[in-house]
Amino acid sequence: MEQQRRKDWILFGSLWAVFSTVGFYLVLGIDLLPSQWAHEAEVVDDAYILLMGLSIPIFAGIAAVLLTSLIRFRVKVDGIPTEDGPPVQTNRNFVRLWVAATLSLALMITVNPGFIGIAELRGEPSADIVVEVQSQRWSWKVNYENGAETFNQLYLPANKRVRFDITSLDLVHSFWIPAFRVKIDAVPGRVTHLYVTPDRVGSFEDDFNLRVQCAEICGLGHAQMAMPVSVLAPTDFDAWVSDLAEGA
Ligand SMILES: [Cu+2]
Repeated sequence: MEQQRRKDWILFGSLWAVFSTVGFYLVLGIDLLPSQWAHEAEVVDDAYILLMGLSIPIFAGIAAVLLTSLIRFRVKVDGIPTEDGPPVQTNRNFVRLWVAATLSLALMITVNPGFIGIAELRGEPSADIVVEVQSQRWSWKVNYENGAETFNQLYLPANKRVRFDITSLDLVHSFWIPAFRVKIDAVPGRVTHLYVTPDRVGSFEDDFNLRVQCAEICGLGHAQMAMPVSVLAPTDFDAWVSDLAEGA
């Protein structure tokens, strides 16, 4: 009995170690996430890594208990069960430990990345520049503060906090920039706001994740409803946007 119990623990422990190692390798060892082009991307990716890091050992533990039970309690006589196993008594100490551990983990992640992460992403409702975006099947129109306008192309200054005022002329679209890890719905009759601080100069040619992609299926052209994003040095952006306004 004692020896069987030790064997069970060894089996469970080995499975747990293997599953956890595979899980950590899949999340941390492989470069899963696209490059970060904005401050917000770091906040979102850190939250993802933290949540995955906390859940892998728990998920691995549950899977290991399942597999240990499948192996340990399988029936060997022609596949037909011969008798019921002994009744299982509640292990009160284990229940207390499990509830306390999972409850404190849940509270921890509610605070961080929950409240702290959201505060870091949204922050103060202040912005260095405001950019208006109008969506329509299946294109994007962009208006800058000085009256300049672009169609299916978005230009932004680096290291400035941008507020997007987003709306839609027809139905619900979704304004998503994978390289920045930000997304919000574009809703007809309503203006939604999104804040982002791009933190390096680059364009769609450097990374195809630097684009605005519609992320709410909206018909035939939905997949092509994308516009390249160019992040310019602030002085280049100012020159570009004033040239464009004069030309208009
Ligand atoms: Cu769409």
